[in-house]
Amino acid sequence: MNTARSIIQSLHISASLKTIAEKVFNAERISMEDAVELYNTSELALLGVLAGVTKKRLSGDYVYFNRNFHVEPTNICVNHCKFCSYRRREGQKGAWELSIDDILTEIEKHKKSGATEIHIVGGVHPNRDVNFYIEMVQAIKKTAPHLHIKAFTAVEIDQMCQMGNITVEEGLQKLKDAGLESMPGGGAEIFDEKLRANICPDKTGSEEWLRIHTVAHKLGIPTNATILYGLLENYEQRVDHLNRLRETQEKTNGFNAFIPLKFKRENNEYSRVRETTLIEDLKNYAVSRIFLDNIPHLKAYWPMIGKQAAQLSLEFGVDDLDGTIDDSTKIYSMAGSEENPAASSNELINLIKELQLIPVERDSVYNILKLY
Ligand code: V47
Ligand code: SF4
Repeated sequence: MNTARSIIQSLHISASLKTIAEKVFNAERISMEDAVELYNTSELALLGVLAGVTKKRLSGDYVYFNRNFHVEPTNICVNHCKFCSYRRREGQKGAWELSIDDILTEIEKHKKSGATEIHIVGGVHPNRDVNFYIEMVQAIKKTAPHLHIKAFTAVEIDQMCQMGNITVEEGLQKLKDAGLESMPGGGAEIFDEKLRANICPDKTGSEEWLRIHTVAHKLGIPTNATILYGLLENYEQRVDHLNRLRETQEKTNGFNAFIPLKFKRENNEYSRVRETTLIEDLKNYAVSRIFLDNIPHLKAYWPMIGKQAAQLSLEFGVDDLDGTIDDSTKIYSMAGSEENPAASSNELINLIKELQLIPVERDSVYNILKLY
């Protein structure tokens, strides 16, 4: 670390970048202005080194993965997010809705895969309230008690509780009693109210998204957080998003991982927007890692960015690779990512080992199951 530090001090970079670098080496928190400055620099190697310092402090040489599969109960949705390639109206071609029995059949298919987690996210169905989802969670737990149930974005929770005429507090407690163990980080999109109103006008608002996660954390339900980036936002808006997460985490300490989601443009209303470059993606991982010093893990979702970019992201602060077994999510394939993405755990292990890092198979709450 001392060598890296002295190399950075000898670089021809601005004094303010050197000051930010010193803060990172000293494990001091960087400010919002610092984060904007890091986004604005083209010194990608510097960002990699600094993100590596924070990553190493939080998880050493470990890179985590877990064995999970996704179930998407429906793509019928009452909302109209303009970036969504997946949503359909009831009765429209391409719409699906799985019954609880269909979901149990789906689980049966994955029985021999070694999966320890089921990840459930879907559209906000107009006729399914919280009671339907409580029944779903109970049925899954009964059929597959060994699976950790990570389910429902804050947006789904918000709207299913409204439909069931109960508060989020009551709904989450009932879901937890039924077997819900953690929540994914979707639906965060971008917190900036003006931009959010433009890209996903009828979605749960930013403050409510954060409140629902706060309630979950208080009830002992850990969650993840995401950002949808590369869709019309500027760096200040990205940093505002990161800052609201950092402030919430200071109060609750319930976020396990942060997952930047790169905007994919096929088959949605923003097909004219150019997707971010790999350089921008790496920069975004790095600044997120450095800024969010209180969220323990930074996850790359490889079905969205590809395996090679995911491997490279490990040099920019990422310590968790998601998506192992026959990844069954359609959210990204319908927006232009690789279809039917799959990776064997051996493939992920080799990607990690090539960088002299240590692959760690984890459970859903980051307990170590096996070191490779
Ligand atoms: O909330 C939808 C995003 C999210 C597009 O918590 C898009 O472990 C890019 O949250 N381009 C759902 N993104 C997926 C999600 C997730 C994924 C993997 C792991 C975890 C976790 C959570 O997908 C949505 C939205 O932000 N999304 N459409 C699109 N065109
Ligand atoms: Fe519905 Fe989610 Fe698509 Fe928005 S992103 S329209 S909430 S399925």
